[in-house]
Amino acid sequence: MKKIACITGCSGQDGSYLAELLLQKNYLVIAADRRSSRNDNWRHKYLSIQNKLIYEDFDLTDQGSIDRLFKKYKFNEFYNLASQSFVGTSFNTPISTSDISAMGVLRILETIRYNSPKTKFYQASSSEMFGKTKQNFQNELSIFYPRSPYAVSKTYGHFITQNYRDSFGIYACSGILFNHESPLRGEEFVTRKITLAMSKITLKKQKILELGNINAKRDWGYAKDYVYAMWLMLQQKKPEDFVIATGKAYSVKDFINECCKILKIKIKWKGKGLKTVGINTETKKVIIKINPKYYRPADVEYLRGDYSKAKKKLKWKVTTNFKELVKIMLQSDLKLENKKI
Ligand code: G4F
Repeated sequence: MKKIACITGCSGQDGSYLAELLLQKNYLVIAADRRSSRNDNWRHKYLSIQNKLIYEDFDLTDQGSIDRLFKKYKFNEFYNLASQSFVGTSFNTPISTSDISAMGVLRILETIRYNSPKTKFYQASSSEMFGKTKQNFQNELSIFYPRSPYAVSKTYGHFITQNYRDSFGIYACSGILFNHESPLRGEEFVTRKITLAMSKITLKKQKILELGNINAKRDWGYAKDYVYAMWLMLQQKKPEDFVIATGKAYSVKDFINECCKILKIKIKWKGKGLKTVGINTETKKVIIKINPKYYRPADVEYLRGDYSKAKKKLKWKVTTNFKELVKIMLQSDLKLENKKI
């Protein structure tokens, strides 16, 4: 008998890679998304999995749609990856962000509690919950100081998952995932925005890239590694929460510098704050500029994860380092842009 897994937010970066992994492991995979999020299913097409999934309309704000899904399938595993995942946007849509990313988790847990107590549940928690951290490394015991409606909602989702595990014996885990990127990352996130723009600049299709806070530091890993950790969490004897990270932190500026190195662009940085510019020393042209519209009302300046628990208990490993990640993303975007006329 095939195991049945549901992935909410299956059309996103993580959902797509996780679906690919579970299909390889011979699961029956139910892709549960809002119809509007499916777009043209470009990620599933990229991975050639679009004909191997069962698509179901689903909405985390609609209890009926959750109940309907659980009535139709007997899930062994349920991965809740659906979210309003763009931190910047959550400042403009705080109420719907909370309805989806906080209350949505509770809605699923309530259904599991009453209708499907054997289903194993994975909650996509986020390193954004650490927010204004004072610690050099953040782990499962670090204090949360969320800095956006997104992060506050994720913190609720995290605690309610723990609470349902403690109170009702549900196999429920949270993965506190630090930033994870890939060619399938949405273009609004900073890494993909950079690799796409730098590819276009190289191909002379774009002149300038405008960014916000380029001093922010993140612990960036490869999304494919991270979805494997999600699966591992649901294969343990008892449910626990885990930090998944690489243990290294780089700034947005470091990310740009690495792109330039790979593309053989010599970049020189001038000015401070809003006046910072990145100049191509060969052409003498400004290629990077700061635009305050990309600043956030409150930003997270520094995140770096300590994943020793996952290393020890899940035997999870980082397979792709920062430099390799930047290269994978750049190569994919160069190929993509080259194909376009
Ligand atoms: O790429 P970002 O938008 O990712 P952020 O905010 O760290 O959140 C991502 O990772 C979280 C895991 O920790 C997830 F939970 C979340 O869903 C999402 O996947 O921004 C990274 C940093 C920020 O400090 C931002 O202010 O880059 C800075 N930044 C500078 N210029 C920019 C830009 N971010 C974006 N998106 N666009 C810019 O132009």
